[in-house]
Amino acid sequence: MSDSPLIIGFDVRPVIVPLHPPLRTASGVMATAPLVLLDIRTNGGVTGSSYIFTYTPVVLEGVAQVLRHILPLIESARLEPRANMAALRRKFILIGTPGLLDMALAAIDMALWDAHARFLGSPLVRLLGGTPSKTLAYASFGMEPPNEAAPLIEAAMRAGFRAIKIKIGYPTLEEDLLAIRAAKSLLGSSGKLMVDYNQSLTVPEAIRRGRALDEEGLEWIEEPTRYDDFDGHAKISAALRTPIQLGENLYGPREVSRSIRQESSDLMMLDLMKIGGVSGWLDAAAVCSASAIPVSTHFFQEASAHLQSLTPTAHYLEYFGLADGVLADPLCVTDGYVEPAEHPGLGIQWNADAIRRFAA
Ligand code: SMN
Ligand code: MG
Repeated sequence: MSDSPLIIGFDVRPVIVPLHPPLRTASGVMATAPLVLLDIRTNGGVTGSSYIFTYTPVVLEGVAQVLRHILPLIESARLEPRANMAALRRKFILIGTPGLLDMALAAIDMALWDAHARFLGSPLVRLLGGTPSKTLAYASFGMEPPNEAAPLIEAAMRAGFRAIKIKIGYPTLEEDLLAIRAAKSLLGSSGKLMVDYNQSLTVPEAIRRGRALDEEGLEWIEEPTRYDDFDGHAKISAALRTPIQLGENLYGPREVSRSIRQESSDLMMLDLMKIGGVSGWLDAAAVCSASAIPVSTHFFQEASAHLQSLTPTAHYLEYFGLADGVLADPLCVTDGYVEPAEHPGLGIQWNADAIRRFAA
């Protein structure tokens, strides 16, 4: 007889959190962070919490509605995250899940694991047999004009960051190089700089610009072309010396495995939502480990800090406080590193007043 509690209810709350400054990328500007907050209640005295990011308010209510229709499928089930998710995913084999459905399923996966860890009184990393450890973090910025980037980068360095990511993909290579060199001048010789094209270049243009960027000593060049152009990224990776980074838009471990088989990139960046939550991350991290691919995170820093402590090829953690506006105790950085929170669960504690204020 299992002593796991039963799933007895849930709350789905869409919010729109302001972003200061708005996040400019070469493929669009994000002025706000549309999030769906999920709480799954159990009869074991614990509630599991998670959030997902819908990128645009246009699909926020739609994703919330998808969640509200899926969750009753696990109501009254025993809280057993892997089994709950396997049963749920079997219901969507015919439709296929990449996209909004996978995003909703990941929210459920993360909330179930949070409830499971809370019920057993354990931080997620310890529940999974690991030890909380430090992950090197980088502060993630947008396409800030050099005069606006400087104070942001200087503040990040005062906060202890020794690695910074900026977004590029300006109309000309010269403008890209200006932004890179301005950031490098602030970082100094010991700082690390990553750049992110957010899928904005054609393959030939990415190779042309990348050959110039190869002289800049960058930590990586991220998503130079369309995220799902595995062959195109493989051509770019083969042509350049600077490591190519991608993965934030790969749905599930299978797409990660395909990308690695096609040698699309030197590095892999797992997005907890798109990869399939905690369950998806564990499977994808094992695939990356088997191929000795360094793994970095994308958003969802609270739970990602736990999972990087378990990931054999852990590389960096992206620090971008997407949900800080609705969290009671945002993840903190110490001397450029982050560690998972020690309280039970994934590290999600809501700020109830803020949630009311930002309710969509
Ligand atoms: C990114 C993508 C979408 C919105 C904001 C930021 C970026 C990242 O690709 O790597 O964080
Ligand atoms: Mg990116």
